[in-house]
Parts: sequence; structure tokens; C-alpha cells
Amino acid sequence: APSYPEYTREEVGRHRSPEERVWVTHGTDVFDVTDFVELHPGGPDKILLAAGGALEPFWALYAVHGEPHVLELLQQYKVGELSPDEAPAAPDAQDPFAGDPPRHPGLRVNSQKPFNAEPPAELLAERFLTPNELFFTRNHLPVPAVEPSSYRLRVDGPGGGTLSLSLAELRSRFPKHEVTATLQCAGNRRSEMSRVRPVKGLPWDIGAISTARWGGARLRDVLLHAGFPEELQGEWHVCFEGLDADPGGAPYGASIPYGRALSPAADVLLAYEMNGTELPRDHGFPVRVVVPGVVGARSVKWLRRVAVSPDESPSHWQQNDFKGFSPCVDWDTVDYRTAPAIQELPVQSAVTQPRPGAAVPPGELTVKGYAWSGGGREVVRVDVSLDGGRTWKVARLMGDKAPPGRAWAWALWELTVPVEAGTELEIVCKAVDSSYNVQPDSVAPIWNLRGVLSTAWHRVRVSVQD
Ligand SMILES: Nc1nc2c(c(=O)[nH]1)N[C@H]1C(S)=C(S)[C@@H](COP(=O)(O)O)O[C@H]1N2
Ligand SMILES: [Mo]
Repeated sequence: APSYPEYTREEVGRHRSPEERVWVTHGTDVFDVTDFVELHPGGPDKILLAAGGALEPFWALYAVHGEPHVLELLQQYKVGELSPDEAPAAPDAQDPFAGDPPRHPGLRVNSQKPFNAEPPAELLAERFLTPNELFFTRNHLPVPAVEPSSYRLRVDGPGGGTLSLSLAELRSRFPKHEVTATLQCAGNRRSEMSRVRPVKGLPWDIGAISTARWGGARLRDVLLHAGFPEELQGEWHVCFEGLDADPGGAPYGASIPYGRALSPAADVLLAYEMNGTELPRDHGFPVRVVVPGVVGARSVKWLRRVAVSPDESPSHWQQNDFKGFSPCVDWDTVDYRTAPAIQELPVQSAVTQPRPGAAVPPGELTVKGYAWSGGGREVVRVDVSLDGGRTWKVARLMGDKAPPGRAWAWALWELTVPVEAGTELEIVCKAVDSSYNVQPDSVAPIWNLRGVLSTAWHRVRVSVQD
């Protein structure tokens, strides 16, 4: 057998682009797949996501790679082996994030500790349901380690008593209800806002949004079981607390109006399943709230407590964050009490393919993207322009028809158009929801200091080249 040179993972990691060669690993073998990049049936952009690292996490997402001919084909590109004496990094006992779970290498990381990451735009709209490993993650704190057999959910009842539910009781006492819902962070597309003027927050691109099929107990059923009525007079809120707490001991918390929590049509879940498997640790294992149609911040993960109160959650994230302000408000003048907490989100859309700055071949160009609106409002149309918004075409919407007012999941859309060599395109998309709400055409008039609610027409410039 031929003997191969040995490389460290770090050395492999330096080969991430056709200019520096494209290396990948499979098992302990190292391959130089530079010459295969253009031949990749799934497109060069997809194989480049794995450049410099292991193929396995990406192959796990696409079943075709499991076929024997794929490994055979790969074998011809073998250039080396991973050195066997590479020491794994020792965990740091002082690091509060040392117990965080492993993550998919394809995620675009915006912050490592706490972990915040989005799926790469190339993969974002490839599937209607986002694979769990690629679902965007928004953590404010370290991921709590929960022992499922000792987990208890505490529900404060109306008469001062408390209901304590084990995971097994939550699963067996209440009917399992399933909902396909998109979660979107208030900060999705923030990086476009910070190009207008700096804002405070993580620099999300277009991927702080993902869709899953959630399974769990209805929050409504649990609250009725705890003794709460269908309706309460006056203003009431259902408050949630997570098991993750800041160094001062304050848990992550949020609340939603009582009416939404009790409404059978609002489909609010205490979810223990995500796309048919138990919740992954990053997404709230073992139980999280899922509030369809509402900003992601209210879907509290690692849920430990539910309480009903005449006031909204006292949490910083309900009171002093996730609120929208006028462009004239700055950090010297902001008064958080003057704005309502964000709940239902406005209509949103983005182009996921092609990517900004891409050179696309002449002929037929397929533009792809997502569109979604809050409050269960269905996306009824997506308009796409190739000339910066002077002329428009209507994209083809894909996805199942939802019951009226309960369109909790995004619509994926596509448009194929002829394009000519030597032209520059400014691709623009904008969606319309069932209330005929539309997106604003530009960012500056909706700029706000926290960079939330960034929903302007999405613009992507590309050039058409042979
Ligand atoms: N306990 C807890 N719940 C949480 C958060 C958190 O940091 N801690 N982040 C919130 C925010 S801001 C968002 S956008 C969603 C993200 O959910 P995901 O990480 O499953 O995508 O979780 C929400 N629930
Ligand atoms: Mo968020």
C-alpha cells in the first residue's frame, strides 16, 4: 500500500479555497478535491462549505453521499492522512461554556461564547424544514446541562399552589400537538442596518431564521390543567423562565399575553420534539416554549417555570431589550418604557441564492429565497426585480397552504430568468402578506439603535460572466 504524508487538522484547515487548494477529510484520510469542486453535482458553493475540515457533518445532511460510489470517487483525490498523535484540546474547568454541546462546522458563527450562529445562506432555503444541526442558535448564556429524569417544570397555579411536571408527565398527561413553525430572531438581517449606522448587537446576516416541525403539549392544555380559566378579565401575561441564568442569578425570561397562550388557534407549545427527535441541547432540551408567529425571544428554551401575572416578565429581555425605536432615538435618549415589547413580527423576505458579489454564468439564473410574516399572516406574493426595483416579476411560492391566520411557517420561493453575459444585476425581493403589509424599500428610515426589525427590501448585486 502507498504510504501517505501526515497532516494535522490545522494544516488541513489552511486549504479552504481553490487558490490555496481545497482539502477535506473523511475518517483519517485527507483529500485534495480542488479539481472536483467545479464537478460537484450539488454545486461548487456547497462543497466549499466543507473546505478545510471533515466531510462527515455535511454528508449527514445529504443522504446521497452514503452511496459506495461516492467514497470510491473520493479515493482518487487522496493526498495524505491525519497524524495519529494529535492531542484533543483539554476542557477548561474555569470556562462556564466548557459544557456547551458540539456544533455543526457549517454554521456561520457570530459569537462563540455564548454560542450564536446561523446556517450558511447557501443551505438556508434548500429545505423547507431546517435540519436541526443547521437551525440558527441564539444563546445569551451557557447551555444548561439538564438531567432528563430529574427535570421538573413548575407551573404556578391560580390559587397559590404549584404544579410540578416531570418530562414523562408532560408527555403522557397532555395530547401531543405538532406545529410547523418558523422562528426568527428580532436581530435577523441586523448587519444590513449597521451598514447605515452602527448598532448594538450580533451581526446577523439573513440566517437568524429557521423552520422546524415542533411537537409537544399545548401551553393551553397545561394552563387549563393547572386551574386557569379560558379567559381572564383585564391585562394578564404568561411569563416564562429558563434554566439559564446570568452571573447575578437572573434567569432568561420572557412573556406573552394571556389570550395568545390560551387561544387554541395560536398553537403555543411546550415543545419536547424538534423535527421528530428530542430537542437538541442548543434548542432548549428538554422543554422549550414555541410561540408561532412571534419574535424568537419569547420562545423560552430550557423552560423551568411558567407563571401568570398582571405584568409582563420582569426580565431584562422583556423590559429593556427587543423593542423598536425611531431612527432619532440614540443611547443617550432611549427610554425603554416608551415602546412595547416586540411580539408579532412584520413581513420579511430575503434572497438566499445567488450570494452578494457572485459571478453567475449567462443563460438561466434561478433566484431563491424565503419569505415569512408574523402573527400567522400568510405570504401571498413575493416580487423579484433584477434591475434594482425598476421592473418586477412574481416568484413561484412553494409550501403547503396553512389554515387562515395560522401560516406559522415560511414560504420558500424561486424565480428562473434569462440573463446575459457582461451585465450587472441588482436582485431585489419583497414580500406581501395576507394583510397586504409590505416591506419598506430602504433601511435608513427604519434604522434603530438595537438593529431589530430589519425588513427592508433585500438587495443582492451579482455580475453575469462567462
Ligand atoms: N432560556 C433561553 N431561551 C431563549 C434564549 C436564551 O438565550 N435563553 N434566546 C431567545 C432568542 S433571542 C431567540 S431568537 C430564540 C432562538 O431559538 P433557537 O436558538 O432555538 O434558534 O430563543 C429564545 N429563547
Ligand atoms: Mo432573538
